[in-house]
Amino acid sequence: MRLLTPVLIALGLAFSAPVIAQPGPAAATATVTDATTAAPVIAAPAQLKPAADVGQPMAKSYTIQPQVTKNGEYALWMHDWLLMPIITVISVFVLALLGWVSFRYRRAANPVPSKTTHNTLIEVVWTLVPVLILVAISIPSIALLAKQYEPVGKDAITIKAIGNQWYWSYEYPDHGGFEIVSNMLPDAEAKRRGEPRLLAVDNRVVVPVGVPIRVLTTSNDVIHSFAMPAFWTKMDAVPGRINETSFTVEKPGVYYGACSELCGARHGFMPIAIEAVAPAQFAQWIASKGGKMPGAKPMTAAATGDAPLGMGVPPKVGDGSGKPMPSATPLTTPATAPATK
Ligand SMILES: [Cu+2]
Repeated sequence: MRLLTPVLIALGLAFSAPVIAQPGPAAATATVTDATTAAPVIAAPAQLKPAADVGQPMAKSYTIQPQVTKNGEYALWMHDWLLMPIITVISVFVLALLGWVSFRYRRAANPVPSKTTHNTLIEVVWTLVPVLILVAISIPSIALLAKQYEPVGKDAITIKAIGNQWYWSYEYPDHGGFEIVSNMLPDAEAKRRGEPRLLAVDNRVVVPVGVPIRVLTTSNDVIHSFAMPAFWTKMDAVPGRINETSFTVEKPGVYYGACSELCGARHGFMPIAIEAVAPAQFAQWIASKGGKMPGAKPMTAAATGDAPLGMGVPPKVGDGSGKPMPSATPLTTPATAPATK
């Protein structure tokens, strides 16, 4: 028996290894199939087309992406109108001073150098001025920090973002707890859909415009980071811990981000795509995923006919054949495995 135990452990490991090595595609297929088969057939709203000038990197752009949240707008204002002017003035001033000293006090022009070692006025100035500059920067900076960590109100919607090697999955605990799995689209497919390569995903996170969103981040394996440049949002996703961040999107659209913590071989291939839509479309999307709006009865096939969704427009329903309507196709396509090359 003493000899048998290690042999049994080794055998066990050998059989479990392939399963551990392939969590992505297996998890992806299982979840999406569950969500689509268990759910009543309600068409998802048509996917929004991404705009070239917002929510993604732009050609020839050298600054921060346009911001679509209040915090982002404030931060961008601070960058454009406070930090950049100050650092420009300092850089130009120091360069000019350096040029002037090198030229005016070169050996040929100034053969007998000054032996001055102290000058009280200059020393007071070069101590006080930097202190005043730092104080001027710190006031809006600390205000921004406080805004970023302000807890969201009770009307916030919670979304749980879970990092996996190497894709994201999302849970909607306020809407029935369904899960979506989001894998990067292969280049050709992204191109076909008119979306940016390395950023487009098969299943986008959908959020309503103008409603505070609380994002809880965590991870199933290693540390990832949930980052969305256009929202001024970045939060580490740590295994065994739940971190919280929040944002309120002010403009409908498609916004792209990516994992921002080195997390392994395919770290660069686990993008995040968030689609911000009107509340009524959000309700329709929730119903198409088999979820329910808070306070609403669970959506059943019988109830979807005339019943409004609590937030307006009744949903489009299937033609009775049980097949999804054509517009439902993009969002209900089963998740694909990350492209391997
Ligand atoms: Cu990652």
